[in-house]
Amino acid sequence: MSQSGVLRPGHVCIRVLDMDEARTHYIERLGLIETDQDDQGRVYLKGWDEQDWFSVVLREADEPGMDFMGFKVRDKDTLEALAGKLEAHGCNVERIPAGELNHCGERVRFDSPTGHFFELYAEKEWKGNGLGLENPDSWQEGLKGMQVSRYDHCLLYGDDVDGTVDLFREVLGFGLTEKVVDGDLVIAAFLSCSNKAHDIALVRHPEKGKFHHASFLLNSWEEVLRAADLISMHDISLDIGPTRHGITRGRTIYFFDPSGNRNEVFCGDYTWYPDHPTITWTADNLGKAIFYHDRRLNENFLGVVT
Ligand code: M3P
Ligand code: FE
Repeated sequence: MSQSGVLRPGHVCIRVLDMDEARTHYIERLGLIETDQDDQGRVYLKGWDEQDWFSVVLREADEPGMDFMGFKVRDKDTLEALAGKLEAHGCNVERIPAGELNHCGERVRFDSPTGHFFELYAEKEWKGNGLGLENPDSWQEGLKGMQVSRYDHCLLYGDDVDGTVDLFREVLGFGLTEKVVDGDLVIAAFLSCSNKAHDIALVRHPEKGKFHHASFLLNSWEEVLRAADLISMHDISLDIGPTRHGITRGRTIYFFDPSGNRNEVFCGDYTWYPDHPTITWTADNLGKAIFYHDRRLNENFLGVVT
């Protein structure tokens, strides 16, 4: 948890073109569990090992992409304090009443220099991971597809990366774990509010508000390979992998949902603490930084965003 009280990425709202196809993809293939649908037709999902009611919201729309990414904070006092700090920083801050998303308390929504919308919230109903809280078993039977355990992070593309990095570091207390630089220019930044190597990442890109991927956690390299098998078994559009990133050391595979939004499933980065210095990757090592084995850049991976 960041010193300012941000706990974790708590939800992401993803736009999809066709809800039936999206349901098949996110539920049958990734293995997320459907926990609700609201009167606007939005579908609520969670990874099996998440405690709160939902972490992914799917909204049917004419264009793919991300509506917003939400972070859970420690409590209501923290929410109020951070709302004040966001306003003082110059963000446009909007209050969204409790219940606008089912099972979720009041949200504080704000914009960012890269053109993305983020929100903070302190309360969401508890759902549990199906194992109970007394003498629990270790895993759930009957999970589907890739059996992702949780929604983990997003990578977002936008123009003013420096501005959004400042916002996350100065206002929200995130640490800068890794960065990619071309001379003095920061072209990518990885930020953490926890012990993870990243809870959000940003890449410099001429257009504002773009979505590169939402990522979901697996337990092992074996599970990443099994995900690769399922991608072939069901003719899911593959992007890259299985491979390893130099940045964050994650072992990973990328693919697309039926609407063209990129997903990642991955395992294993390292434990990060707020007193760790930032790791720097230089542009001449970009191939290795992104794909540690191939050591080559990939146009599709770098260029395709929703
Ligand atoms: C990840 C990750 C890029 C690196 C991406 C890394 C686009 O997605 O989860 O570590 O440079
Ligand atoms: Fe990622």
